[in-house]
Amino acid sequence: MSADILKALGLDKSNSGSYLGKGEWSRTTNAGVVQSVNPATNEVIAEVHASSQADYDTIIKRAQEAFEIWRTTPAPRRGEAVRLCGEALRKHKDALGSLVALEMGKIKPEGDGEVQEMIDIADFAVGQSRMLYGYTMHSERPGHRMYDQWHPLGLVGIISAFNFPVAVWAWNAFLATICGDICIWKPSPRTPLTAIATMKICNEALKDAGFPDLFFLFNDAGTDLAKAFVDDRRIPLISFTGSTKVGRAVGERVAQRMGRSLLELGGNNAMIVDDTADLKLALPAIVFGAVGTAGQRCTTTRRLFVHESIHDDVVASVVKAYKQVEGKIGDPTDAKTLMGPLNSPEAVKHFLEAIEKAKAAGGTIATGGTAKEGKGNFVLPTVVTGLRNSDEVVQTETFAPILYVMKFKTLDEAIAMQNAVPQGLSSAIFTQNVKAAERYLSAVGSDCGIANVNIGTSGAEIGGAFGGEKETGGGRESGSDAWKVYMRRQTNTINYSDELPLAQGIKFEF
Ligand code: UN1
Repeated sequence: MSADILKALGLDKSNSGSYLGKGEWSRTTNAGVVQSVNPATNEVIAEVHASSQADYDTIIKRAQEAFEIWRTTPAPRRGEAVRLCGEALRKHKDALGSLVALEMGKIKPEGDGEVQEMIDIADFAVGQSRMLYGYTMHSERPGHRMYDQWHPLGLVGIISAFNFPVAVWAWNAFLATICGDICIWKPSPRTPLTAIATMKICNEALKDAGFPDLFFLFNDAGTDLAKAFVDDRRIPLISFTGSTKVGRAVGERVAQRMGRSLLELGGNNAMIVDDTADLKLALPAIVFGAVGTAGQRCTTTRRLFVHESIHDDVVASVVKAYKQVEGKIGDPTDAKTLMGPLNSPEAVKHFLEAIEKAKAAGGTIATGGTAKEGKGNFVLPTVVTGLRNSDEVVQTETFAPILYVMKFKTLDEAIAMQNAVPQGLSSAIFTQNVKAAERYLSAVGSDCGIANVNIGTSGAEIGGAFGGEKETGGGRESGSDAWKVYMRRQTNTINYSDELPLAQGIKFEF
């Protein structure tokens, strides 16, 4: 099975390292290895050679050379490069989706869905390549014109996480590419194969079209190269997706050198279900949001606030649905599976620790709460009731399918609890009360980067800006005007008059 997937994507010893540009893969064999492990069995799928300092230096040098060409290439022509990548991804969607399922552990439709998000952002970026608009402002001085324009930024570093091993790269890389930047990718050490496969697909699609090298890749066996990457002044933007702990360090280091960082960190996403909610909509949204990707999305629903009048009924319905999911936990590449494994044995450990903390704090395990016996990192989807929002375990993002259900009396109380966590990524309310919905979306409502009505917390479309506030890091990727972070803004004023009116009306006598 795994051999077939690797074969379909052309992965073999000839491309098991860094991508150095010019069609060349590194030959380094003495910088350690990064293992790709199947989370459903904990068997090694393949080993990838980590990159040396020399590989990294080659990448930076070639990326700088490529930028010289790319920054003067017209943006619509840059869009053509991304269009070719999107076409190639369409052709390889099935195989790459399977590799995502195999290596990351999400189920096959989610793996395919992730590749679809890459295709969607490619389409979006192609259109955006003709719309890198700046404003024209009216100057306060006669005979002057003032406007702003957007120039390419330079090299963009992308550090992605295991849970969306390919889509997050595409959200960044395809926008950065139409903006005139050159991307260097350091993928999660847990998903090196999907990164190599993506690199291969995209670079082969670009090979004969006469473009410079647009995408580079390196792997790090430890953290030394990654740290050098974050500190590298030749890289004006580092886009980092991952934990708040690591993201904070990345943000501080990049700020130290006055670079720009785009941070997509943890979420602790809540859903509010009020007493008018249409439960036909709310229940599948809860289950999808909390159990989807085995609770390993940044946007996973982790807290559920239910109006006290319907709390017990909602919990009973959710538990019933979870029991059905329990029977369909297994190999993520099998079409019948609804929930795959966690990505690593450490994740199972964190899941079990959180369950112990929840119990110690007085929580009741309504369903789940244990790991499955046998090979692989399987756990049961879990519902915990009876905790307070202020309990430490509820305040913490545990990357696993644990849902904390709590009661509320008034909407303001529910909104206050929802917002009373360090993170601020995604949020949702289920209500049929227009006043409640509008209040939730108003300035006194949800404090998150994403706030939805009658739609769950996960499954954000690429067309909107994706990201969140507070400890989620403040970055925005993907749709809306997120492209601006990959460019530098310049304000230009042109005087076409015969006078030189000085600012503040100052006059120099000569
Ligand atoms: C993430 O978990 O890092 O909204 C991103 C969603 C996906 C993106 C999740 N479109 O669930």
